Amino acid sequence: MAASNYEMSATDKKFIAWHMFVAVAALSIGALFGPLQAIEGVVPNLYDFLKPVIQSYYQGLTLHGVLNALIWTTFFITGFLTLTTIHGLQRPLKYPKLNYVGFGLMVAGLLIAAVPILLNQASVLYTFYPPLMASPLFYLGLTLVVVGSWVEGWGFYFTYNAWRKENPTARTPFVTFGGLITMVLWQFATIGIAAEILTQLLPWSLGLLPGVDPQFARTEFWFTGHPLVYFWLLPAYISWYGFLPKQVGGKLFSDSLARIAFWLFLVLSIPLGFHHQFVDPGVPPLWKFIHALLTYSVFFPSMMTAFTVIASLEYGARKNGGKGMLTWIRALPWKDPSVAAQLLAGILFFFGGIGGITNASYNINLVVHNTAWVPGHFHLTVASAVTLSFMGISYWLVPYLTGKKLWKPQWAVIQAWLWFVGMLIFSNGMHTLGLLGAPRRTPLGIAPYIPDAWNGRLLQNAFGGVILLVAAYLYIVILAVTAFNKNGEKATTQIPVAESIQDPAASPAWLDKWMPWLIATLLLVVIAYGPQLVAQISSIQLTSPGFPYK
Ligand code: HAS
Ligand code: CU
Repeated sequence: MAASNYEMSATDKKFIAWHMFVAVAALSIGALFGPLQAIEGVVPNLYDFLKPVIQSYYQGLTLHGVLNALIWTTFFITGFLTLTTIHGLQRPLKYPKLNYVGFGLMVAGLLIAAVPILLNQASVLYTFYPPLMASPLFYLGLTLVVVGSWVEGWGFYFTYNAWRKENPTARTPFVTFGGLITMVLWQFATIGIAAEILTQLLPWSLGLLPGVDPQFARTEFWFTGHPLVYFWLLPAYISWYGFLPKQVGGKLFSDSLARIAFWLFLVLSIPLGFHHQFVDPGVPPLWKFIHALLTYSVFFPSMMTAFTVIASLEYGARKNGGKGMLTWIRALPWKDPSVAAQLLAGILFFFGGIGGITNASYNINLVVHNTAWVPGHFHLTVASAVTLSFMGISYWLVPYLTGKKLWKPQWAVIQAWLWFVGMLIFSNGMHTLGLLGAPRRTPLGIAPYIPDAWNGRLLQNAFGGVILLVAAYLYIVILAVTAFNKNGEKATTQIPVAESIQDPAASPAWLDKWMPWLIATLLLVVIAYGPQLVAQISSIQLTSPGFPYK
């Protein structure tokens, strides 16, 4: 379906733009703390200079993780999914007020959680593992952000149902289809942290429970924490499959393959959480083994994506005169910042994906777990595949929403390359440090035990981190000037919806049916988690007191 002609109302555009505004505002603060972590390794006692504004390394790291990994992503994604719903279905939201309420709850939650974080009363990092204890406001705020995003999701479902009633046999347009699966995945996955916060952390921090069970809390956390990474990734995939082929002058190689990949993500994303708990004594080895196997299976939809997206890119490049086995890559429109950013994001993701499989291998995980390797891995995934793709998407989305031409597109191309190069340097440093045994989440700048072998790598991290900060701020400045410059040139940006080489109507009808996939998802979760949930709940011991971080 060529949906490109539909013009969204000014109110809808503004609503999406508000999501972007909060997302980028969060990034602008969160990104400041990235290089601080990186520089901390070579400038001892760096955090002493930041007092009284920032009390400690852990407060800085919490700000960095919460604002970047949780807030920048969730706000960008809910805004982007609003667009894929409205534009794909070519109709406004069915109950816009419901979505406004959802967004309002998210903003309220962010503000409520921000207070204790800024006051150093929630320096518990973005995973908020107990027995580290935060102020109740932190848990309450995070809960509201999640609930708000659910409410926005319900708004998408109502809109989809209204469309479905009028179009009973049509295939759901791909971008909407992908967006809905992303939201369903998120709502299913977040049951874990909702249960963790509401039954343990919040009452415990309010003094209503004497203690918590850290083992069970971690299990609940990773029930959400793993699929969370696909909630981040799938919007980038929607863009790679649904928009990028059009941007490079080509078509989506296979609509059916793309849809199968999305269903596989829904079914396979949740029952893998124990690959984050390989070292947890309370999880029996059999369940670690089952989750490791399932982790290998979720590798496949990403490999399918690599194949389908690169085939779509090659199709476009050859149409533009690209030749040769690999030299067609040069015929891609690298001068378009949106394209360049997403291609570079994809290239970094190859390395991130390889690292993921390494992590998932039990015996190797014992070497890399809790070392700097792990942040090395997730900076190639959430901070590259996802964040650099979102930056690329913004380069057409912000002109579309504001009606203004992108300010200095050639700078935006440089921005994407800076991010790419900065990340190569930084993530290489982190991975290597991890292999040399450097722990993650540790202020190495003040550690007395640094071997000489780490020093060069710490310097490398600091160097990469500074390049990343420059790239992040270049992105923010380009967007801000584009959006707020009163004299900006008018733009007539269209949303670049890609057609499929294969007629979507020819893709099998079972790929557009929800029930079998929802049942499969539920069943697999029950099989992979059920027995352990029963075992851990029946032996629960709410005995661990809290350790408020000061
Ligand atoms: Fe991971 C830890 C395993 C993917 C994020 N991961 C983390 C943490 C985060 C994270 C945040 O098994 C740390 C959590 C914490 O704080 O403790 N991860 C995997 C595996 C995959 C994987 C198997 N991770 C991700 C993604 C993330 C993410 C995606 C965020 C968005 N991860 C783990 C494990 C741990 C872990 C263990 C625990 C470690 C520990 O011990 O603590 C796979 O899904 C990866 C599959 C990916 C691929 C790559 C396909 C390549 C593509 C690129 C196409 C190229 C294009 C460009 C389009 C197979 C699709 C072409 C360009 C041209 C020019 C032609
Ligand atoms: Cu995971």
